[in-house]
Amino acid sequence: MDDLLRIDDGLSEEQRLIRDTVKTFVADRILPHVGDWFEEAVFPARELGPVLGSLGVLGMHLEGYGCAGLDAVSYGVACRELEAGDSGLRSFVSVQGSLAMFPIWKYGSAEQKEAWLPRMAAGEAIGCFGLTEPDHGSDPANMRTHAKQDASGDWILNGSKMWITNGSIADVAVVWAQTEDGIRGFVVPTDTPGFSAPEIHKKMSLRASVTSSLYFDDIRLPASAVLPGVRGLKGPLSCLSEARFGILWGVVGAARACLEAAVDYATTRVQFGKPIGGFQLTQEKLAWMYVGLGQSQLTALHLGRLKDAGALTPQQVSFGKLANVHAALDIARRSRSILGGNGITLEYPVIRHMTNLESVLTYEGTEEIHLLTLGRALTGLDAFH
Ligand code: TGC
Ligand code: FAD
Repeated sequence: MDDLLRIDDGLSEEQRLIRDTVKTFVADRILPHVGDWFEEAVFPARELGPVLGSLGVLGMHLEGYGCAGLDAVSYGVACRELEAGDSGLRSFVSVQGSLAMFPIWKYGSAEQKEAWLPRMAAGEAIGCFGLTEPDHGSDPANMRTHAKQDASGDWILNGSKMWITNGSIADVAVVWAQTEDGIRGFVVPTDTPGFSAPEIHKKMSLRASVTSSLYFDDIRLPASAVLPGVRGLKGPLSCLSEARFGILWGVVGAARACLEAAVDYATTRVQFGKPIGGFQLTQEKLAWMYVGLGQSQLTALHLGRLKDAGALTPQQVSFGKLANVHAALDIARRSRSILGGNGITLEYPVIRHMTNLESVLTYEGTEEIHLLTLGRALTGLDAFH
């Protein structure tokens, strides 16, 4: 589809190369299978992990330890192309790089970094991020999971987490827990006795992605398991800023895939003797989809440049996550209507993207949480509590 606004012309040669490489990977390795994975509710993480590692997209915006050390726009472009395949694929990459590797890279000890980051960058070890609990989703400050040091200095971890992407396939979990010193992060190998991670079934969204509960039953961890570099809620929230940045780029890819499917269908499907794309009502839908896509893409690029300049704020990330997920869902729903009955089958990508985006709307801060963040930024008044 023509890039009417010529937004990608603003990318560097290296960023365009990353775009084309990831796009080709998605076309060759993901799109032929992802409808079946979605239907069967599987994500072949062990097979794809090393391939994604060799593509350089795992922790690609981190420096050292086998990570690619690329700029934020490059990371965003990669997320966009991955999510044009499926939000579950981008989720895997977001969780690995921004939620599991990032806290170890930013707040971990030298031993934690050496032990985990090179294997995670290569896709040989899989990570997950445990913040949400059954009773504390939008309000993680009140989490119940807790860790206490005993006389030997070991940490004893108890509690549970819910809705954890990659949970039951992970080798390592970054778990956030209350301690006497406030919220701390723990690096928990998933083979530690007392750790269990049953998969959550019957999802109707993000089916090509593993989602699990985590249970910690008197897990004994060495004193060195805690992330030494951060205390308090800003630890997990700073990781969310990284991952939300990937999402605000990623959903542009899902939206683009939906618009492309709609244009293709509208120009070939004939009713009343002419292509349905020749009816004004269809063109109105397509034009609004195009406007939403272009605005989202501009927002993503602008925020990427701010991030590369070291000037991106959490409020700006909330703006992007809110605006771009909202636009992507609107585009997916309009596309689904243009495809008529075919819009509800997995023979086309649209219903898969549309239902995936319902999860994307909720995770990493619901739409309401980001609305309230912007409301607080505008008024100075806190409407969360
Ligand atoms: P609040 O008082 O606002 O902040 C507490 C402390 O944190 C600091 N802070 C940040 N620091 C770094 N980065 C950010 N983005 C930050 N946002 C806030 C803040 O400055 C403060 O620091 P300090 O030093 O003063 O203590 O906290 P609050 O309790 O009022 O909560 C604010 C709220 C509601 C916005 C926050 O709790 C929130 O974002 N809730 C939503 C929870 C959420 O997004 N969960 C996501 C779980 S992970 C996930 O969904 C993964 S999906 C993965 C996938 O498959 O892709
Ligand atoms: P709740 O917080 O109970 O919210 C329910 C509704 O109430 C929402 O509409 C919400 O916006 C609204 N609401 C809540 N508070 C307010 C308020 N103050 N004002 C107005 N409205 C409000 N979490 C992780 O930690 N790690 C992961 O890897 C992870 N992966 C996920 C994967 C999937 C597929 C899904 C669906 C979720 C995942 N999550 C993960 C959890 C996700 O972050 C939470 O679902 C999300 O933060 C919302 O929490 P909740 O589901 O408990 O909803």
